[in-house]
Amino acid sequence: MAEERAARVAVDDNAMEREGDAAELEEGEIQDDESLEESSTANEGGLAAIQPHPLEHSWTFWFDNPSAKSRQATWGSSIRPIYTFSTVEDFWSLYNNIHHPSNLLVGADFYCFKHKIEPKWEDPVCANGGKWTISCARGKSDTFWLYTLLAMIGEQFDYGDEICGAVVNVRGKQERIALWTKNAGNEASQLSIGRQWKEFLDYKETIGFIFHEDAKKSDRPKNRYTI
Ligand code: MGP
Repeated sequence: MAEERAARVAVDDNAMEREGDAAELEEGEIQDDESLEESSTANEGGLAAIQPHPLEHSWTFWFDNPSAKSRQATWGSSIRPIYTFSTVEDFWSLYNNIHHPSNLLVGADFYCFKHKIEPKWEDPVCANGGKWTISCARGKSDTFWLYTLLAMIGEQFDYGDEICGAVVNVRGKQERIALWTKNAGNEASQLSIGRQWKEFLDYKETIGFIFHEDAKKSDRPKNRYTI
């Protein structure tokens, strides 16, 4: 089920299949454009028959604008929820109409978290969690960011329930993406998530996992796990 959903997420926003045809597809198979056209022409109901494809979870995009951030009195007070989506189609309409990391201003932070989880250590779901982080040169994280979003919302992680969300930080010399998880102390699930994330992104560098608890106490927290 998760694989089928992931495959559907990976199709572009025009690739919406009729429910009847979906039943005939093998698991993970994607209907090609030609048969899609034929099936929609043959379908008397036309667009009316196309149903949105629900995601397992609803997700919220959040944004922290660098100028608002520089004026904030307490950390996090300028982070704003932008939009919540819960279908494949909604995700693509949003994704195709928002700036990708390479087009965001230096200092910006863009988040995608499960609905109702705030992207803060203080959120009760995040409180005992931590994060894996990758980094790349300025302007180079767009594909990593898209693949991270697809893996999360398409439920491609074996320990998907452990995931809170992801954030991309746009900085002067580099862009960083962090994947936030719930139970930092659960080593097996964190290692599985980190390994799978690297595989999905084909990311070859070593990555580290930091506990939020450590980040609260120190400006330079040590990695608890590395892979
Ligand atoms: P950070 O997440 O280590 O790096 O946070 P950032 O924001 O990418 O740093 P930059 O230098 O690249 O801009 C840096 C600091 O922000 C932390 O030491 C905290 O003081 C504060 N901070 C970050 N987060 C994620 C939180 C949070 O969730 N809650 C609170 N209260 N402070 C936070």
